[in-house]
Amino acid sequence: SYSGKSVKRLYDDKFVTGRSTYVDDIKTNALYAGFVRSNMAHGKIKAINVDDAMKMNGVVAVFTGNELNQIIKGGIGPWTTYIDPRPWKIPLWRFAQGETKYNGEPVAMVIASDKYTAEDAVKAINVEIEPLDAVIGMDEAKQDKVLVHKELGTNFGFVGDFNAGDADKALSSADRKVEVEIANNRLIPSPMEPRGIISQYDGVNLTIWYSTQIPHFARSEFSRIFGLPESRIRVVMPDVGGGFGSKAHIIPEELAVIAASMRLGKAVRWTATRTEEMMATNSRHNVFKGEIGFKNDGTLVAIKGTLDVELGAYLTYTEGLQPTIIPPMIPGPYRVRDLAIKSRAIYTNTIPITMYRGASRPEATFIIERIISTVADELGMDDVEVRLRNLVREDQMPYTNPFGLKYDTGDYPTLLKEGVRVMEYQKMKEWAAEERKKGKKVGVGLAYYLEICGFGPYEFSETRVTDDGSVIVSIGGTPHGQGTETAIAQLVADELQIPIERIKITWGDSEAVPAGTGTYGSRTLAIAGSAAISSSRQVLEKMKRVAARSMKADVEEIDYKNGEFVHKKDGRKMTWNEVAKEAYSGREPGLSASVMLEGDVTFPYGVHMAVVEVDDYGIARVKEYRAYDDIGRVINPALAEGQVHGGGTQAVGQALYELAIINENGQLAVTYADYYVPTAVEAPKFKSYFAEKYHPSAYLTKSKGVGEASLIVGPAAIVRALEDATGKRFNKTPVTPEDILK
Ligand code: MCN
Ligand code: MO
Repeated sequence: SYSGKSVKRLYDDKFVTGRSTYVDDIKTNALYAGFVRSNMAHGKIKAINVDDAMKMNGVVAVFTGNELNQIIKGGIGPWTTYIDPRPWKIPLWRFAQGETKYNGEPVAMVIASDKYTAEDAVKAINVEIEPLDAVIGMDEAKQDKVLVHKELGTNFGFVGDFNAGDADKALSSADRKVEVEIANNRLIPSPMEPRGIISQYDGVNLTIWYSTQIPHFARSEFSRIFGLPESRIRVVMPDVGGGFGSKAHIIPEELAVIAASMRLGKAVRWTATRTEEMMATNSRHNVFKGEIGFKNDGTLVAIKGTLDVELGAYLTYTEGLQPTIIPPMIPGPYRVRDLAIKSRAIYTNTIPITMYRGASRPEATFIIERIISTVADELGMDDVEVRLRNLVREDQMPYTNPFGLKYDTGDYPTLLKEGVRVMEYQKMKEWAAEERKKGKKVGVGLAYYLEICGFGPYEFSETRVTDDGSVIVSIGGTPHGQGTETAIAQLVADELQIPIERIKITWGDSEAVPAGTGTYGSRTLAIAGSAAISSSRQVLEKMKRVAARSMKADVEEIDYKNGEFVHKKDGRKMTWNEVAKEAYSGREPGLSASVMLEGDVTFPYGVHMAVVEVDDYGIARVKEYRAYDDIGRVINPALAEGQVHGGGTQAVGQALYELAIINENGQLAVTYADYYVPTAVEAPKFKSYFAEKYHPSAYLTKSKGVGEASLIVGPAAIVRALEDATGKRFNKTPVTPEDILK
């Protein structure tokens, strides 16, 4: 069998030999778009002087918001699969018209013969913007004195109360109370491939090549926004060079490209420059302020506080998740049941914020792990001991958390004990203490996580056996770097009992795959993998029927094993290939089966550990990173480990280096000289282990997700290690050299 083995990724040859095709690699005769951007956080657009640009050779058109919005009929909206828009205050977000709400917002669009001309034309356009009062910081925005959107009457896009039990009572009867303030600062996801789109309109049909994680959802949104039926829109996702959650939203630049192609009846393309990419996708700015109560024995009894989540100037498709998913995940794997969390989402005159790997679970995990470590520090308890005191016990599983989330399977305390042993936590702690005696600033820290993934509501799969007996599986999931397609091929090969080389997995074309939800929330292996098992099972049943008819037998009389259909009584046989051929003989209708698999969330968990070293300049390095996870059945250990390594490197960035700086004019620092992304040089030495005795999900794959684990728990583990190294307390990310030396 293939499952459980580190099968090499099936489609990597093209990537390592430079033959992959990203949007920007597609050869077309498309025109090129360029964007004139606002240099003001808030302002009235007085005039856009396009005359000089229009005189330039190769410039085809210049559009303003006024013209584009006649085609862009609907606005960008929340992701209604997961976000209930009713409690939200949502401004209409289209192309800037009349006012600009953030520095860097596109205010006019140039269409030219090539990108160089487009860029020159952008520079030749002079926009007059009259400044209006702007509000950059969340604290100022909360005062509601200066409003980002006057028509909303407030900067609060969402306010909700997440109450469970009686937090006040639990606080007043607690042995100890401590105030906490825990923050994650603004990040930039930074996929290798920036955003890109080509839109072609022939007067009837719209075809869009799009660097996205959500081709089918994009199709339905484009249908709503442009007022075209979905049957006339095709969205194709070519190879995508990473997304990390940030390509599950749509931005006005992309709508403008589509609008221009519809207006001109021509193909129009745009690939974001790195600067534009950095401005298109900011993420994860939030602050939790509150009070915790605990007993002298280390039992956490109450959490009360306010969570403020920044939105930026508009509500992106995905940022609405944060204020509603963080609070119910704050209890995490711990038994605390009395919580009162006020959750607020706040508009500011800054680049709109969207989700980033882990979306809500890193925030919740950082908050609860900082809280648990605070309890440990206040009581002088050990990190492992305090967690063991609070973790949900195995006899409580399945456990319904105070906000109604049902933790499916797991044994949290046992995993912690095993993880500590396997990762050699105590030994490393002692080693670090010895090193510190010699004057070195070395530290070891751990953090625990429980996360929610495997999101439904559904996923599509079709298995088709062609007349030569090879197999095409079309999935609604949209792998874009994870390698999930290889693990799914492993599952299908096992189900069909045929060599994996005969199977091709395909995805990402709204016309080749009838329906789909996409890849995000570490859902794809569990839900698309299970859908693929199910559609393959159905195709096998059809093949049995074809074999039975051909042998003039009852289907019950046919056994299938390892590529052979055998008559149980008389031993007659048909091979896999013979049955496939028969299915296309004209006597049979061909061979395919599709399923729409409903799915539900599942909860993986684990403990991660970091070893850090700080130099005399306060510069910290993560030397080692170890992980021990229960992700259900592991289908491809190498792929799963790869996720731990990649996410772990991003965790190093979030914990120590990455900070998206916005100045008082709302201007983002937009180069990697200002925003420090870790490279291979800053990557720690990894050791990734999976629980020997796993706890399965309810999915056919028995798997849970791992695609976000390290970025969910890594920052908390690294910050804890920094505390060990320095003896200081840190309650935010990133912890910069300035913080360390202070
Ligand atoms: N896997 C496994 N056994 C399990 C669980 C997972 O073998 N029990 C393997 C899968 O086969 C797959 C990988 O681990 O190769 C991740 O699977 P899964 O947890 O199902 O996550 P998804 O496939 O849904 O990927 C999404 C996840 C998310 S949400 C973000 S964000 C992220 C991530 O993947 N973005 C990525 N990893 C990324 N990796 C790359 N290279 N690029 C991105 O944009
Ligand atoms: Mo994601």
